[in-house]
Amino acid sequence: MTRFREGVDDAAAGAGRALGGDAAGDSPVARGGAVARRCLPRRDEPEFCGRLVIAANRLPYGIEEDGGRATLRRAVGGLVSALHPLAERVGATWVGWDGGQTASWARVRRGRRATPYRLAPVALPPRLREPYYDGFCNGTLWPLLHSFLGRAEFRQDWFDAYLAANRAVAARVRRETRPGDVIWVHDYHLLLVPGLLRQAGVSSRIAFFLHIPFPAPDLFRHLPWRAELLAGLAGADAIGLQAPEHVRHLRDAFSWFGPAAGARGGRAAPDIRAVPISIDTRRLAGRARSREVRQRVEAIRASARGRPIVLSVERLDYSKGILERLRAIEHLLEVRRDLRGRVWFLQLSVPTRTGVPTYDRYRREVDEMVGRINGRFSRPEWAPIRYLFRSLPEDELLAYYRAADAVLITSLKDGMNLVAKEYVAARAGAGGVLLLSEFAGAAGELRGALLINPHDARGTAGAVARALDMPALEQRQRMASMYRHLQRHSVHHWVRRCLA
Ligand code: GDG
Repeated sequence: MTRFREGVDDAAAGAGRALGGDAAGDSPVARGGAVARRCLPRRDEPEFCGRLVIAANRLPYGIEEDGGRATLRRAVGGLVSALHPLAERVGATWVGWDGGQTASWARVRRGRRATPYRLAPVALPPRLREPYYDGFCNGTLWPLLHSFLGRAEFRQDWFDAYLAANRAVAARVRRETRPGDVIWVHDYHLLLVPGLLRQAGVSSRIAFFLHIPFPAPDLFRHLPWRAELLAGLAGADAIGLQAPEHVRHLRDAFSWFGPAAGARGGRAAPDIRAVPISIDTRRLAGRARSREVRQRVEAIRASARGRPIVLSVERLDYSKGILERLRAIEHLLEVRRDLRGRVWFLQLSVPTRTGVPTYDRYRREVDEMVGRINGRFSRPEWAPIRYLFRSLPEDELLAYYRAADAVLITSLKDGMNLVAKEYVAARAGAGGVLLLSEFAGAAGELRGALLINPHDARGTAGAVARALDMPALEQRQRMASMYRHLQRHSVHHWVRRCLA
């Protein structure tokens, strides 16, 4: 039998809780619902404390196969960062697509591997994967909801696959749900699930959270299936969005194209609220001060040889405005010759949606532009941009935050942007400057940031220069006020408000 070892990010996986189940079919991975519920909210951070079924596009773990050994590895991304601790604490059930790794999940089940909470993988027929995920999710909804209308494609076969995938997830959620459970559905991949659950007679409380923006109804109206999606969302009791602007847009969309009151079967309209997602501020701040992280910070600073570091971190996605950022860096180096050889732009890009043509093309454009700027300005001992295209362990990422004199976030549109919040938490009131796109949800909360418009290369370059020259006292004051905000508005606060 294959042996499974823990992934590096998986050290917290509980020992001794048996896994078993049918990854491809009916029975859950943690057989018998046997994961003990350990609902012990900290006294100062009262939190949700009930039985919870989470539905998200993907499971919070993926499987890495390496010559007969399989490693369960926790996924990287905002959604998992926010929900994993809660799922662990309350012993939730997490329903999600198995990412096509159906056979691997079946082997994990046979290997009776332990995970800290129950995982319920949903297998989708291979013919649905591309039109569902690459197609409707990432070729239609992602661009449309981020207001990139020109990038959105509208295809009936994609929507049909999306409906089929949502049906499969809803069916699994229904089987996993017991009376009294709260169901929490996440993000744009599963907009139809609340409505499908109601059609199937599920009466549990359903909360929905959209992690990405909701566009103005003028844009949303282009979607041929706008009424179907709103009818799906209308099955939820509560809908959380990242920012007040998205709330206004969704309310308008409901009043323009939403289902009539009679179609809700006597249920009240969903309560739509802005509930900005956040981070585990205290845990991250503590971890960032640990000995391991401090040692790594020294190594990063040594390799920068005293030069200020301007850091950017993101999935390699066009919505993050990476090309716009590179244009601003180029402009800065053109007009501020004194900065040549004196500043280091460090770009950490996590691979995402690889194999999707739009993303592969974007990656090539980024590669070319980094190469061109480095070719143009490098000196024997210095290159302006250091570019890492891979995912790093959390401690390493925290060390980069600690070492960075500024973080530069250039999203063209972003639901929230957790990197901005993580940087503030990792600095914990020490200096540093947050340069933040005004189009990220985080800009509505983090008032100590220098706001930029990423379409304005000259303005962005000017803001970077200002950050590099900012007096230490002003840096500390700005960071301290944002840190205080995040202490009060942590991920625990978000969970409580979403599930209230
Ligand atoms: C979506 C919305 C919204 C990144 N690189 C590494 C790594 N990360 C982690 C960060 C952060 C997360 O990934 C990225 O979250 P963001 O919020 O910045 O962006 P999206 O992935 O686009 O997330 C976004 C979010 O959902 C939550 O609602 O804020 O607007 O688009 O947590 O730390 N983590 C590790 N290594 C890396 O190399 N360990």
